[in-house]
Amino acid sequence: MSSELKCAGRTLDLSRTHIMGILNVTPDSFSDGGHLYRASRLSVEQALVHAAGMVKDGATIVDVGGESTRPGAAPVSVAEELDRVIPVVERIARELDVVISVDTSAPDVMREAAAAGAGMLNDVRSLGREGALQAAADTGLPVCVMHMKGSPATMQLAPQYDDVVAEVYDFLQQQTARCEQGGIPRERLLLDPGFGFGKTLEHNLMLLRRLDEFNRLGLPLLIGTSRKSMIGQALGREVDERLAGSLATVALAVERGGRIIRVHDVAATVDVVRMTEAVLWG
Ligand code: 9MG
Repeated sequence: MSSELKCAGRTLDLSRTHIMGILNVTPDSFSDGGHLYRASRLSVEQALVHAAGMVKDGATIVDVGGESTRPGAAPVSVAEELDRVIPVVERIARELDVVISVDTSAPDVMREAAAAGAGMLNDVRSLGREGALQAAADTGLPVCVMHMKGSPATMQLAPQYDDVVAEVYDFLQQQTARCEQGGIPRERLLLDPGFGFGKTLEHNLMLLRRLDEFNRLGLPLLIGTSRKSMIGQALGREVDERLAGSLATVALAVERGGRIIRVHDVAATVDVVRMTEAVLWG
């Protein structure tokens, strides 16, 4: 596996774990726990302040997303997504020393985000939309491809697998081949089993328990469990009570090979990651 990821003008050293701070620029997202959003749209200034705080806390990547992927979230037009995301990307690129990832499935957003200063693309639909593979390849940026069963609208309707690890593994292997054939070399790929995307609690726990098996794919793993319903279901906690549970999954993910950890709570996660690395690697 390449130990470096070239993200536009910045390089991430993947011999250590990186924290990706979540920056949702959606009015309907649960993911900020209600602290960031009040009105219909987050201002660029507020987004910058939030991103700056995460960078100060130790995030080396911020993931800017303009479309909520939680079940039942309202669909967003490409124009609206561009309107939410691009000014924020431009502003962060001007003001902060951080890799900007853009969480999008829309080819136009991928292209414009790259032009605005993004250093990475994160597509929960694994470049499945028409034109997305070509757009991602054309940007020259690293791309995270993620497993999801179904779509955000349907994914939690009784998802079933014979062997969730095998199915997710095969999917990610196929997507890797598809991306390489489509012009994205391996050195630019990250893989994500997609915790919470078309999985029951048992599926999510199994994926985390056996996460190390995905290292055989030979690509860096990106992991996102922060505040997700798998924590709520396992512990009986509301979304704003899931920090301790989230941190437990982070320690386990790092131990099993996660290299980029996507989280809301950057400062606490940095401590858990550094402590886990100290135990594992000295
Ligand atoms: C956008 N988004 C929400 N959850 C995610 C996860 O687990 N992984 C990735 N790559 N993106 C996510």
